[in-house]
Amino acid sequence: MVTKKTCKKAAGCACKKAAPAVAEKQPTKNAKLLAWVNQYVKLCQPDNVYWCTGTKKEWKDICEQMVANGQFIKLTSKNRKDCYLARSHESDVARVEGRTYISSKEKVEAGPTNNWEDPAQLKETLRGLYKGCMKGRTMYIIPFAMGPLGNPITKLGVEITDSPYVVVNMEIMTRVGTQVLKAIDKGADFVPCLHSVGAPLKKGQKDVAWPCAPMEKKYIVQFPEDGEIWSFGSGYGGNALLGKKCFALRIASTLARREGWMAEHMLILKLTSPEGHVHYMTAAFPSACGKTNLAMMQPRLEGWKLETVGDDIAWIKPGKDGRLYAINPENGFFGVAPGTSKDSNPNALDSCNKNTIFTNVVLTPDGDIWWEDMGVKAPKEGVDWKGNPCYVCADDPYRMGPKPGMTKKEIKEMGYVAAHKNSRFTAPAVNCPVLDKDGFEGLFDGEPVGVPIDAMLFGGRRPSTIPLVNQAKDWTHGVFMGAAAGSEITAAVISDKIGQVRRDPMAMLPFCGYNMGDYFMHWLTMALRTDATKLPKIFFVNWFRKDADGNFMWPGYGDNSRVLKWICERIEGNVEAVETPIGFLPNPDDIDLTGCDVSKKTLKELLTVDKAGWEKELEGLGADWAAKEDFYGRLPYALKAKLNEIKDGLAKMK
Ligand code: GTP
Ligand code: SPV
Ligand code: MN
Repeated sequence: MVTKKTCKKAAGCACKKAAPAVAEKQPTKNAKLLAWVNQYVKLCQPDNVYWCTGTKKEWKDICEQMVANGQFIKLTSKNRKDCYLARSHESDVARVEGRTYISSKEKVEAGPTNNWEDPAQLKETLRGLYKGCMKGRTMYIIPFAMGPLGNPITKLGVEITDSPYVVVNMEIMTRVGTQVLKAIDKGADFVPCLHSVGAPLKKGQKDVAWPCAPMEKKYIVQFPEDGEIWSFGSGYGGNALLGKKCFALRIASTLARREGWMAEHMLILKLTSPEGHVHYMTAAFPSACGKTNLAMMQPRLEGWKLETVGDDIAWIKPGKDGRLYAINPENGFFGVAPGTSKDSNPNALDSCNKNTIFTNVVLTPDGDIWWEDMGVKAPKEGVDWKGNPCYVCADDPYRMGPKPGMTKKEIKEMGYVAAHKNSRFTAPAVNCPVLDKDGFEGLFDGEPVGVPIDAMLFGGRRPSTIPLVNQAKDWTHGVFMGAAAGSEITAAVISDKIGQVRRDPMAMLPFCGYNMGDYFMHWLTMALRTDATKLPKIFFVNWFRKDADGNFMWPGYGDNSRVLKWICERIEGNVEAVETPIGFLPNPDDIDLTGCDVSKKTLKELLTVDKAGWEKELEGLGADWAAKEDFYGRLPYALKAKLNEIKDGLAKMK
């Protein structure tokens, strides 16, 4: 391939010196890959083309180059070896669901929950935007694997990007490198992922710290029939790290449906009881609703041990024995920073001690980072996520405000936070002190099959009605529970509706690559693809119930181990539950409250059926399905029947 200019310096070099056009050495002979790359070199017109190798040295070189370019700040604290801080543009702070499309040939295939446009039209629009979009920049080509190399569930991708921030984040979040390219050379298929921040540089124009395009020019597009991803205009998180939501959920969910497996927005954990019984569980909670927290939680019950397999995405396949097995396709954590503390999630904090990228948190004078609810006193003075000075609050050493001497009340009234609510850390999974190394490598009993799942949890942020834990009566009921899930919208998405409850089936509303009605049917068919007697038991949990004063009624975090213990006892058949129309609820006496100050009265309230609340809930669900025209007629009858069955049951309740 001929590139206009070739820079001989390190990766990420922003050298603008024109070099003679030379044929760059191609590290691959794969015709599909070369044709795909060449097409976009021609269209995007980068100054340089760089093939990523995924080495540690490359990662550091690019990070240091970004420091030199003013796009990264190197943290100097001894607690942050090889850690960097980035500040995004104020408009580019989270996923943009309003600009995210499932562009299947037919609108009905995308369904009513996805933005849709005709693929031919959308491709034309995007080609217009990509034309010359990498001028003045380096095009990086990132070969990556989703899943451990050699595991039969693993899939490969290649991301083209003009963002060095994306490169160094992808090198943490996925397995990047020459090995992947070798596999592609041998004929392995890959998902083509095209990304640009959409901010070409004119000759001599100085770059900004966080280049991106305005909202109306941002596009995050999945073409399920082609298996392609085209992303333009944003550099943040799931919009830009295309292995994550775009590939591992949206595209993978369409592949999974075709091939008979599942791609889910789920954590994977391994729990060992004091008696040594091991159970693997997955849990689907919507964005910023506690997956990372539960995935590496420190149990507050004596003798219980929890280990992390994954914190965000699970690929799940039926095994030869008829059970469901899961792998974590990722290689790192892109975790929500605020709220992560020594108390709430010490293992996440420890994961951030080295080789971590922080985005949109506070910089402290000693070259460290800080965020709200970190459980660490704020520095006297720091630099907030927008790059402005911030100061410790006058009456709360754990808060910061935009001016010296401000009170907590004043800061709250302004709605000011020093770290953005969706500020994040990108940390390598191997940093996690409780990583289940075998599970993370996709191994069970030495075999590359993933880990066998005993329980699947659904959940969300629900201030009322939804009990602390509720077990589904069977698989169909469990699928109904997932389909009925709702949650408050969080800062993980740019939205003017943050805090409002919306339906978020299986925590997949923003991530399902096809019609949600078909997705429910796919879930139901898993009972036919497996040994139905060995299917995971399904539970619905809610850590977020609030009392009349707006305080959380359940302590959450490490205390959630008390609920997981009950779940283990149910799986093992060691404890009776109370059958109700909504599911099996625990006898309050069966939740172990040793060393916990939740009162029996509160626990009882968390575990009773709120009849009026549930009637309203089911009314709302029916109305939502009707408004979505039963997912354009694709809603499985079994779920409608389940809704009616539960309604009837409630009507008969005293
Ligand atoms: P994504 O990465 O966006 O998919 O989110 P996630 O589900 O991994 O979210 P995460 O675990 O990072 O949780 C984010 C927020 O939920 C933080 O503000 C936590 O403080 C809060 N949180 C997590 N677990 C609990 C809990 O048990 N109780 C309460 N009250 N808050 C929790
Ligand atoms: C989520 O929003 O569910 C995330 C963060 O995990 S992002 O990668 O930005 O999608
Ligand atoms: Mn997520």
